[in-house]
Formats: sequence, C-alpha cells, structure tokens
Amino acid sequence: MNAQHPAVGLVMGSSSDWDTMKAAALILAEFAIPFEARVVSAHRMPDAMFNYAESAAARGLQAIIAGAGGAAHLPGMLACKTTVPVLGVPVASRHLQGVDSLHSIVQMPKGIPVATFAIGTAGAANAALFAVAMLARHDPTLHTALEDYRARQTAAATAMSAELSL
Ligand code: RP5
Repeated sequence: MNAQHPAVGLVMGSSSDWDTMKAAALILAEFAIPFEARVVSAHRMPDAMFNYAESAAARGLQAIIAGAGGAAHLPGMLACKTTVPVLGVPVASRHLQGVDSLHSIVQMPKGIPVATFAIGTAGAANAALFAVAMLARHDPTLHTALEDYRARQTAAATAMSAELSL
C-alpha cells in the first residue's frame, strides 16, 4: 500500500461525530492503513459529498467508512454515487440515542448496499476492522497482523476468568 495515497476514506457528517469516528481512525492507524479523515456533510455540503463519492475509485479508495447521526443520509448517498464499498456507522444522536441513525443507514433500498455497523464507537471500530479484513485478502502482511490482533483479543478474554473474585 502506498502511504501517500489513502486506501480508506473516513468521512462524517460533522466534527461532532469525531469522538465516535476516532475509534475507526485508531484501528486504521494501528494497522498502518493509510487513510484520510474528512467532514463531508450530506445536508450541508451535498455537492462536495457527491464529488467525494464520484472521485473515490479514481483516487484509489478501497473502502469508505461513513458515520453520521440523526437523519444519517451520508453513507447511503455516497453509496449511490460509487461502487467503492461503503461501511456505515450510526452515530448516537442527542434525542433518539442513534436508533434514528441506525434506521437511516440500514434501511437501504435493494440494489444500493451499505454495510451497517453498531451504533457508536463499537460500530466505528468494527467498520475499521472490517475494512482491514477486506484489504487483508490481498495483503499477506496485513492478514498476519489481523490474525495477531484476534489472537491477542482471545488471550485477553481468556485471562478475564482470573478477575472473577468476590
Ligand atoms: C448529522 O447531524 C451529523 O452526522 C451529526 O451526527 C449530527 C449533528 O451535527 P452537528 O449539529 O453537531 O453539527 O448530520
């Protein structure tokens, strides 16, 4: 992978989504995946959103992780304009705690898929891990790193039994 050219686009509807989407950025950084992070608001900058989607493939993006809250149209509208896989992250909203975001992202019409993850930081981290898994299919070094990540997770969970004391 070329460190100068992002392989993953990490976009969000507002800088207020960054606290959540940072969980994806941390995973991508951990795996040394070149990525870019941008605010691309579906409602406040629709022309920029379409331009981002339309240029994604030519710029070499292999996945777009898109997070938004409330009327979370960003992932779906990006997916309408590109065949680069879009991974949608519902950001927890103030009034409906992200159930609105989840429904907005997951209920895509047949023909335009958005891979939809859990609400909040777990979803953001898992979207990044999913992107890592996609890239690892053609990158043996990355595949080994992902296997190691899983092994460390298993070891940490296995060690948890020792914490169960009265
Ligand atoms: C959405 O509206 C954004 O994705 C964000 O989750 C939500 C609130 O945005 P701000 O009002 O904080 O900018 O478009």
